[in-house]
Amino acid sequence: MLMKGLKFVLSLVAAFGFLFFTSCDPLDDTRPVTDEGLVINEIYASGEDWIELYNTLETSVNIGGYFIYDNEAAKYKIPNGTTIPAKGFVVLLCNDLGTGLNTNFKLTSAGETVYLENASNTLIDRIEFPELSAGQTYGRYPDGSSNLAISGTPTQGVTNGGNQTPAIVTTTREPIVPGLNQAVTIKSTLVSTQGLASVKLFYRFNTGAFTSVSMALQSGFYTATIPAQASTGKVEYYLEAEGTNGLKSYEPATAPNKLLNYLLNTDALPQLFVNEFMAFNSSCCPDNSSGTNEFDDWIEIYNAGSVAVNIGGMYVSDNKANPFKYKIPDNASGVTTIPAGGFIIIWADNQPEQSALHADFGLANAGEDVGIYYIDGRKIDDYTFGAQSENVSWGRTTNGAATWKSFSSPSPGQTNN
Ligand SMILES: [Ca+2]
Ligand SMILES: [Ca+2]
Ligand SMILES: [Ca+2]
Ligand SMILES: [Ca+2]
Repeated sequence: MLMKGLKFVLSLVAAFGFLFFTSCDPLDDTRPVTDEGLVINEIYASGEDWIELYNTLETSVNIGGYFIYDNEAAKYKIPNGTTIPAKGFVVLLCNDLGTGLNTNFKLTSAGETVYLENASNTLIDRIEFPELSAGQTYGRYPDGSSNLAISGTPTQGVTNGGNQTPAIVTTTREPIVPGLNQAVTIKSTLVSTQGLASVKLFYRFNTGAFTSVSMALQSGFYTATIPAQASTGKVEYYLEAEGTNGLKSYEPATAPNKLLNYLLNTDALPQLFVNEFMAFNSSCCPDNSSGTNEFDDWIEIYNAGSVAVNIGGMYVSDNKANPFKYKIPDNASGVTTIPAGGFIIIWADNQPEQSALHADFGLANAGEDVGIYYIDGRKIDDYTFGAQSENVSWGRTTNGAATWKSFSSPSPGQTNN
C-alpha cells in the first residue's frame, strides 16, 4: 500500500508538476505494513484536525485498544468498545485532549506521517501527508484505495466519494509588491482527483468589470498575467478551477465575495523606523493587556516626521519576503496613530485578539527580520537581526539613526537617546 501510494504521488508530480514538501522521510520507517482492511482514509490538518478511519471489510471491527499516532513515543490508544461498522467510518479528533475519540496529539499542516496499529502493535496503515492549506484534506479516492490525493472538499465521517472539487494548493504573485506600469504574474499549483477542465484568472481594476484569462501550465505552475496599469488604484483578482466533473473551486475559497488584491500607490512613504525591539523577553516590560503580565516580544516604531502618522492599514512582518504578514487594523486610529516625534509599541505576541497593536507572530530569539511596510506593501523600514540576549533589547542609537546597539535598560515606547 505504501509503495503504491508513493508511486501515485510520483505520478501526480509527473502529471501535474506540482511539488510536495514533507517534513519527514517515510523511507526512514522500514517497518512493514500489514493490510487488515482497516485504513486511515482522510486527514485534515489545518485547524480542527481530524483523522478518518475506514473499514473496507464486510463485517464490523472492534478497534478498542488500537493505536493511532504521529510519534511512536506517544501512541494514542483508541478506547475499549469503539467499533467501526462494515464499510463505515470513525473520526478521531486530533486536539491534544487524549480522551475518548480525542487523540493526545495534533497534526501539522506542514505535513507529517500518521500511523495506525492494531491491539497487538502490528502496523496496519501509515500515511505520509503533504503540506495542506486551510480547507484541504488528504485522503484515499475512492475510500480505502491506495490512490491518495489532496482534496478541496473535506468529507469528515462520510465517503470521500468520487465527485471531488479541484484543490488550489498554492497561489503566488510576482512581484509581491507591484508598481505602476508593471505586469504581474500569478502562479498556482492545483490538484484534482478528477482531472482539470480549466483554470482561470479573473481580475479587475478599481471595481470595473472582471476580465478572465485562461491559466496555462508552465513548468508545473498554472500561470497568467495581469497587465500593467498606468494609474494608481486597486487591482483585485481570484482564481477558478473547474474539474472534468464540472465542479469548481476558488481562491480565495469564497470568491468573488472575497478577493485577492494589490494596491498601486504613489504616496510618499512616512518617516517611520523600526527603532527598538525585544525578541527574547522573560522578565522585562510586561504586556498586561490580558489583565496578567505576559512577557511578550515587542517592536517599537518611531515617527521621525513632523506630522502624526496613523499606521492602521500598514503591515508589520518578521519576514522581508512577506511584507503582508500582519495588517495593523485600520479601525482603531486612537491607538494606531503615532504623534510627530513619537513612539508606539506593537506586541509581537501572536495574540492579535488582545487589541490592534498585537501582531500574529513572535520574534525569534535566534534572529530573523523585523519590518514595517506601507499599505501597498512597500518597505518603510526593515532590519535583519542576529541572536538576542534575554531581556536585552536591540535598537537604534540615536532614534532613527543607522547605528544599532543592545540596550540592557530597554525603553519600549520611549526615546532611545
Ligand atoms: Ca471522508
Ligand atoms: Ca521571542
Ligand atoms: Ca500578549
Ligand atoms: Ca525606545
